[in-house]
Amino acid sequence: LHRIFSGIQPTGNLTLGNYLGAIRNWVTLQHEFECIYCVVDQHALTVGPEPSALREATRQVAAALIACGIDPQKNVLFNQSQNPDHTELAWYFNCVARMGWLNRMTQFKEKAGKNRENASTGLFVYPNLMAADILAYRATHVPVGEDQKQHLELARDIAIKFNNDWKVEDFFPVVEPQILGEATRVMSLRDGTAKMSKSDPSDMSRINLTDDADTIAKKIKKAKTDPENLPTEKAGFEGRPEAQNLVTIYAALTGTTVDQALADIGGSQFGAFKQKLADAAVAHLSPITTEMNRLLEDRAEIDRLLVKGGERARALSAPVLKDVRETLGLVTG
Ligand code: AQP
Repeated sequence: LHRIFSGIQPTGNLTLGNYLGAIRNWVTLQHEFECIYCVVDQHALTVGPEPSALREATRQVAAALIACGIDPQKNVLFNQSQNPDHTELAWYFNCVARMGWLNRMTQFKEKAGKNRENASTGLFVYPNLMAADILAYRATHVPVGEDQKQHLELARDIAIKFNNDWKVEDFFPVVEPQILGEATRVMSLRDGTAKMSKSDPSDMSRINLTDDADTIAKKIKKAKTDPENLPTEKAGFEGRPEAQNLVTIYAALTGTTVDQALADIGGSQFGAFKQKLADAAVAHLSPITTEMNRLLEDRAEIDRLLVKGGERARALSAPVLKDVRETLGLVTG
């Protein structure tokens, strides 16, 4: 049986990358599987947000998820801190994961930057908490963008080592990443070699789910390109990451493949193509933005939904944590 878990950090406005790489797939999966979707506010603490900004971003992300079509009744939707089982299990995983494993994590290297001595230890052990988020529910499948693949491999290693070290075969499932869709790695609008990211200092580098139609059109118009026309086939993207990124976004938004999109728009000038891309982005995102703004008029209702979701989440993880404590030899009375 599939049980799906996935999370998203309230570190700012959600981007088109979060949407195409993750959220859109969450919406599809909810019709077939039991899904647990989490706004991972404790992960966001690794980069030290202002309390008021964190609170606001948590509500915004919850509203965005619902506006994108995640049903909070059908799925378990909550913010991470409402279920302390995640952080408890993360501590046990701190004692399972090896320094060497975490030292290899590219996201830590990127986010810590040059001054690694000054990065929080939370940022370093972030992948252990992520493994705990998933395994507290014995989730089997995790829909994510390409950038999270390495963290999921670490979650698999933790599950395998835990099962081996305590001789509890199949105690934790070996999780499967689900990297789905055409746009599994959406790149920055300013640099086709950098990931589109909600914490990029330049707002022009991304499309936010809160951007209005004019802003979306302006950002796409100003997106970096090169002097050539669009290629007519995929091979023509060689050395042209910006062209590849924009066409990939276009294909994902119009529900087609990159090959099919190129059959349609290949050879066009960027100016004409950008207009089409902006129209597609606005058509897709503006109903989401409108619904999100409507939901945000009643923040108390969002909080109520998250609290309810937290209760349901705790009910699912409690038996797992009980088993874990017994397995580890902790006296629980
Ligand atoms: N550019 C992207 N393309 C495809 N998928 C992406 N995701 C993020 N960026 C892209 C996917 O969105 C989900 C939630 O991501 P996250 O909030 O856990 O953090 P992240 O991966 O670190 O994303 P950001 O937007 O870059 O956030 P910050 O700037 O805070 O680090 C994940 O499934 C991710 O793969």
